[in-house]
Amino acid sequence: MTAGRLHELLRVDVLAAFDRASFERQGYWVWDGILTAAGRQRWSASLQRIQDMNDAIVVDTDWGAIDYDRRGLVAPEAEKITPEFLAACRGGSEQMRFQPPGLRDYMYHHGLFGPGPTPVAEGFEWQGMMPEYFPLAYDDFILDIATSHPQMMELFAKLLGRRFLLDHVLTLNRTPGSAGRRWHGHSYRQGQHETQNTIGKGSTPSTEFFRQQCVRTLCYPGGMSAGDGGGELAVIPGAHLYRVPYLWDTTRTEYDQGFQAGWLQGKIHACTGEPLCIERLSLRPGSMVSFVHHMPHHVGHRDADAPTRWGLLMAYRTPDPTAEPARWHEGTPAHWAERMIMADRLTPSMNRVLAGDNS
Ligand SMILES: O=C(O)CCC(=O)C(=O)O
Ligand SMILES: [Fe+2]
Repeated sequence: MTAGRLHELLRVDVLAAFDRASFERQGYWVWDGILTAAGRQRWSASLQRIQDMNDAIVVDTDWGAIDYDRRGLVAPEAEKITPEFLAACRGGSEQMRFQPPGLRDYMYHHGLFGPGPTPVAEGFEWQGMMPEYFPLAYDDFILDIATSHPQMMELFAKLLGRRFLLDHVLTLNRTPGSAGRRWHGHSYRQGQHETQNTIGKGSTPSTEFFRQQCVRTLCYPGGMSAGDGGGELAVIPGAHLYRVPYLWDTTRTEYDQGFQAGWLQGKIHACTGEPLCIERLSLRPGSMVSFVHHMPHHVGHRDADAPTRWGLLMAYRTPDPTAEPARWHEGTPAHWAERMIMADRLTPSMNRVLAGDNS
């Protein structure tokens, strides 16, 4: 695997410029233009390839032939698996509206394999789950950057410390006309350590940086901004110091106005005392942004005539000292990891980010 590695993936000056104190104070860090020209090219090609594979599986599979009942799943609705409907589920991430509830989780945790009909991958190997949700299993470049590449491991270590686990890595390719995502945050693991409810009314900020944390890093090889077709990410510097997993497990409907009149109203930055305010990011091609993942964030609409906005989400977290001992943690699709071991492909570096918190 390291044979095909692109060693000069990141610009060393941009990697070295990381300022831990600023990241802890603001809750986010922009890696401005961090990809080298070759890095941008490889990253774009892999995102395109994963999207093509995902699209092909969607339309080539006879979704009606799969035995859902035997797996304790509900079948997709008949009108959602017609060729016309499936054709409209291509071209970007979060488009697979044909999936019945539970199918995505089932594939991730167990893998959808025979006996009996399974999804069809022509010319490449079906990995039991869709490429969009676990691109590492389908693309060696993404596998490398997500588990092993020294420059990427250095980047994640700057954010999270020496030991970090892969929480989830998925594509976020925003299609023309994508509605983005309304204001929300995320919890650490399944929320068992959160002390605030999902609204966090009346909570006070604390500068004590919580040890158990998850950090999302988004890489945009083609850049991202409101002026460049939309689908731009907005964050709130300092809002992570409230540690409120805002609406993480409920419906999110708030645009800026509603959010400003609600949760944001009266909230101040714990370090400066200044009112918190929304920061809409604008990133040039080859940039990444990392942010503490319980900081509320928002993704704007993408213009109907804009091209796809390419993106890879890489979420990593610190290990949880209270987690039950386990071979793999919950972000690792165990069926895939076991196959990697059988094929003698699971390296110590991969194991480090995939093994259980207290394995
Ligand atoms: O699509 C994006 O750019 C970011 C999506 C998001 O909300 C997230 O990463 O949690
Ligand atoms: Fe999010």
